[in-house]
Amino acid sequence: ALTIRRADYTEPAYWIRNVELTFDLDPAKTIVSSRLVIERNLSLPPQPLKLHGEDITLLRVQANGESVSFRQEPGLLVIDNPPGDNFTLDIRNTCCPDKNTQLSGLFSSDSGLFTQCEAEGFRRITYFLDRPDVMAVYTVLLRADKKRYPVLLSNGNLLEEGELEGGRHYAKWHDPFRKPSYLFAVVAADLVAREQQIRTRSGRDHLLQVYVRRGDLDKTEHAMNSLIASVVWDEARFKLPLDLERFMIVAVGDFNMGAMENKGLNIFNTKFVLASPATATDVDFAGVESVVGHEYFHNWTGNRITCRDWFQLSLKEGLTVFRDQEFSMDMAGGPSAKAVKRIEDVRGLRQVQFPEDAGPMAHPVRPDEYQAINNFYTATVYEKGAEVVRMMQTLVGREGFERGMTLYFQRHDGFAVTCDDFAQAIADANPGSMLSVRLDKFKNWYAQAGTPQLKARGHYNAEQRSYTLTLAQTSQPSPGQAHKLPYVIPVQMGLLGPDGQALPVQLEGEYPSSATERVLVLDEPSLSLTFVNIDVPPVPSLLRGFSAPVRLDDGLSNDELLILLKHDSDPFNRWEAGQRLVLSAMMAATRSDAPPVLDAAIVEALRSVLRDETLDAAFKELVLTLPNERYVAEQFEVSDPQRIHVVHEAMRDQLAAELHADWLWAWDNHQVNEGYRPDAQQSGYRALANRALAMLVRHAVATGDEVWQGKAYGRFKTAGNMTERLGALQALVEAHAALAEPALARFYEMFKGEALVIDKWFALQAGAPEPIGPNAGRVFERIQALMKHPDFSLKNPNRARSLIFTLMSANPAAFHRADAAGYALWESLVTDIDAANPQLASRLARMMERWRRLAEPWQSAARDALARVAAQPNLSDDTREVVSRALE
Ligand code: DPP
Ligand code: ZN
Repeated sequence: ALTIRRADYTEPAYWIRNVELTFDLDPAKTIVSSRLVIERNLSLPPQPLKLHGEDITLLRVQANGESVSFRQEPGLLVIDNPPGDNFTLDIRNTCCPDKNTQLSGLFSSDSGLFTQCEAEGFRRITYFLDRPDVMAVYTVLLRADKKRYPVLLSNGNLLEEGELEGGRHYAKWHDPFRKPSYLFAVVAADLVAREQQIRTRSGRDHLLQVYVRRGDLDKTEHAMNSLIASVVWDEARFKLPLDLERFMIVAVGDFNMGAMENKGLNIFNTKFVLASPATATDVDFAGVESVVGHEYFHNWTGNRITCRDWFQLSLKEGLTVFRDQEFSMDMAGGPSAKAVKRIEDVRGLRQVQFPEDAGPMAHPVRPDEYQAINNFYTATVYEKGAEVVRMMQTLVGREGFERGMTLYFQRHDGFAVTCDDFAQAIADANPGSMLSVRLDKFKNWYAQAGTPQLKARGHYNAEQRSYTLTLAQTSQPSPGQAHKLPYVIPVQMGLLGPDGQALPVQLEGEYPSSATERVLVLDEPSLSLTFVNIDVPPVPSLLRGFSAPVRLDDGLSNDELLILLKHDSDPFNRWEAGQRLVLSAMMAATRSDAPPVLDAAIVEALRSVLRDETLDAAFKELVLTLPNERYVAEQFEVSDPQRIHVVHEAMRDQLAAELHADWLWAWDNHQVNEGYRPDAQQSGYRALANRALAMLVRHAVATGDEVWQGKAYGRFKTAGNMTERLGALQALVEAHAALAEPALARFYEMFKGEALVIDKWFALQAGAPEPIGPNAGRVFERIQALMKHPDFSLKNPNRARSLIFTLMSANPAAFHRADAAGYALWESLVTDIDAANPQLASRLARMMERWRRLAEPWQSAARDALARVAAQPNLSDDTREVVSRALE
């Protein structure tokens, strides 16, 4: 496959200013007629016009209404001699939605026809300059069978609609905003809408609509509320108003991504629209809010200002993830709820992005090259990109960042720009800030792959009453980048005394102040700073709130971590201290043959967090959750997934046994006895109660006690919402309780018509821990059996993800089998899925990219499976790029 390089960017040889599209929609054969108003780019020498096209059939081409000579190359329609610098081009072609199993372009799903154009799907609809720097105004005429497709939607405003002969009807849409082709969308389907009129601050009226299948209308209230909240928030926080008369969200059950921000017509995976208390968990509700926010925020960061080329993807994605994270934090409420959201985001970053950044797919936030752009919709571009934006905010302050955003829109609204343009605007709005003074160095965050290490060592001088802190940064080589330049690293920090009191953070030469927290900025390989007026040897609390995406080595002892866990005023670092204590115990136990145990001091510290009346339930649940097995594995150069599983299970058993009375207390005291609300407080209660129930059932199974198994089953049967019902079911399944089987059967019967709930049913079974001992392997066998279940299908991405991806990404002990059956399954599934849906297949292919970090026998078996896939001649570019990089 061809490698595309960022350094090779040139402007397009032609601009397309205006697009008129007519669709004669039919699932078997849709006819697309397109009239393009084209202008030659006069800053480049004259050259042929080359339009992209993929899996479509050309019927006719005319220029200025007359025939014109053209030729077709693979993936291109070439017109060597266009008639002048300004002309119109008329093209007619067909495409076949029913055969479009890739779900890119125009495809069929059971409720109708839908499009997905990012990144390069528009060329699968018609011939075009399918690149984000070509922006045009679109008018779209849709014609389709009225009975089958009563709803006809495209971007912008509805101009007219009406009846046609033969039971067909039409709708004409016009989008006044110039946009790149990747934001184009069409829907023709049998749907109904929840509608809401809103008036925004400026006094303008807008129509908000959420379109779903007929039976799903009762699951749209939360999405609508989230959309309204997003509109209000963006206007309040960034002064960015809704610029459209009509804003539509459409849900579709077959979708590769979470959702897509098409101008005025967002298309969503049903998973991120549909939510009712009976069918969705608190986590699902939060997911809907965050994705609705994310796509809505793209309207400014992505659509009004878009990317010049796909290397700049983080320009819109990193920034928009940052915005949706801030939105969710503000929606969560007080400082403690905000901290919980921050911990969850950082946990995700470290579980997914850090390994990516240390593996064969490592790439900078702004990549330098790719083969398949779809492979670069990554945790690095999204989540690390969001951290880069967050660091900018930390360096210039919240108000400074808002000023920077304002300048960014003043300069670039309506254009396709680069990450440099964004960073420059934030810096220019804040002259004299560390961002502005060190901008070039700061931008190494965009240019270099890999997670930097931050080493910190302190020295206390009792005589001088001073404390010297030395910070040093180092970076490992990554593919294509042998040597790294230093970064600008904001280190939010404080100092604690041995009793947990906050100490002053006054540096030598500064006036005394009462501040107990500040941001240090490391912009050189190393830096030493001396704090004065320190009366006791302090414990440093560094990188509060995870102020930079680095790996911290602060050399703290367990006793010091226990002080942070008990007393740190920063909830993030409090949680972090607990995780580090447990993680190092898990790692030590993994290395040893002795029975795994957590020290009494750690168990006691966890107990006091659990019992602490001043802490929020959601926070306690996070502290009491052990790092997952995949995260533990990542901490080793070479890991043994089966041993890690034994350690993880043993330590969970230990916490279930030794904190038994505390789990009973937690269960009794965290019942929600009021109407369901998916807010931070109630979901925190439910999360902790579910955790407690899981521990109580685990202990009950270990001790042969029937009571708690029965209680869990009772809860499962009578629960008033999905969070509690699924929590009880999960407690039974994860403990391998006898009642798990009847509960699973009953759950299936209750929800067999609800696709998203049946996804949960598959995922729960795929994620169950393998039993330790003679029954090991049962979970994997069950997953194999579930693949033959009549409801299982590889064609629906959500369903495939629920069973297969859960096994391969979230259940290492079931997947990494000594007999390599997990890898054989991976090999056959990657092959099968790749033939139909390369985007989905290459995501699955990535499940093996960390094979070098496996001990034997897994490592050799994994490499062999990868090599067999790589040897297949017909792989897609997407999957080939992943497996060949993995083997490099
Ligand atoms: N739909 C994806 C997202 O919103 C890609 N733009 O991130
Ligand atoms: Zn996005």
